Amino acid sequence: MADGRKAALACIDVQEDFCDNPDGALAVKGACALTPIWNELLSLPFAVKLATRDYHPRDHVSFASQHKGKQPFTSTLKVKNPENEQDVFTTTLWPDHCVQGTLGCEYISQFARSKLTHSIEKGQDKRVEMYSGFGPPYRNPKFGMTEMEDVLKKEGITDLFVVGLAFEYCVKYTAIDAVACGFRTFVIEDGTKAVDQSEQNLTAVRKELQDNGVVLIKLFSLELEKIKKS
Ligand code: VGL
Ligand code: ZN
Repeated sequence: MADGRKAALACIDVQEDFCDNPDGALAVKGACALTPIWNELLSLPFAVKLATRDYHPRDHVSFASQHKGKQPFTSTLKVKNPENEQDVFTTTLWPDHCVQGTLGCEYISQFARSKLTHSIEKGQDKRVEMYSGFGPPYRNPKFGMTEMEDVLKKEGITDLFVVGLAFEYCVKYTAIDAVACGFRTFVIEDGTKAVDQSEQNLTAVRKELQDNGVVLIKLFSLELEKIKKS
């Protein structure tokens, strides 16, 4: 960009299991219909175009099927930092999803993955949940971080635009981590869908993002016009 800033696009978990046409294992309503939006964004001159993939082993801790008496979507579980049992993250349990080697783990078929410059896999460690593309939610100490921060910093990225699935999980945690890494961070709201699409949830998630320094924008925004002109 003219002002010396360098922008990246991050497409979070645009995978068949989150797709609602046909229904994936953890289908997010309206997710598949966003594919043209992601593809249009991928055609803009972002310096880095990356995607993340949820990439679980069959026996991942976030699967309700791994815990006797637990139900997907409603049960929660306290998951410890493997390096510090005081550092605990309470997480929702899910149906089995995005298992390595299955179709559900692949990018949504119409997604323009050939335009990606980088692809980052996450959630491989069966012991921990990992919503953010940067790494698991532990900070005391950090544990199991991905290459995402290094990739963006090596390319001199200053601004990160985030879209994908799901709004209140992987998109939210990625965007909040991006601010902590020092990136000016935008979530393009028309490029994401939530698991819980109630107005109450959306309002709470928007507030949490804003309280953490994330800027919410629309597809038609000054920030994206600047990218188009760069
Ligand atoms: C996600 C639930 C479980 C996400 C991943 O991509 O938002 N949600 N695993
Ligand atoms: Zn997952």
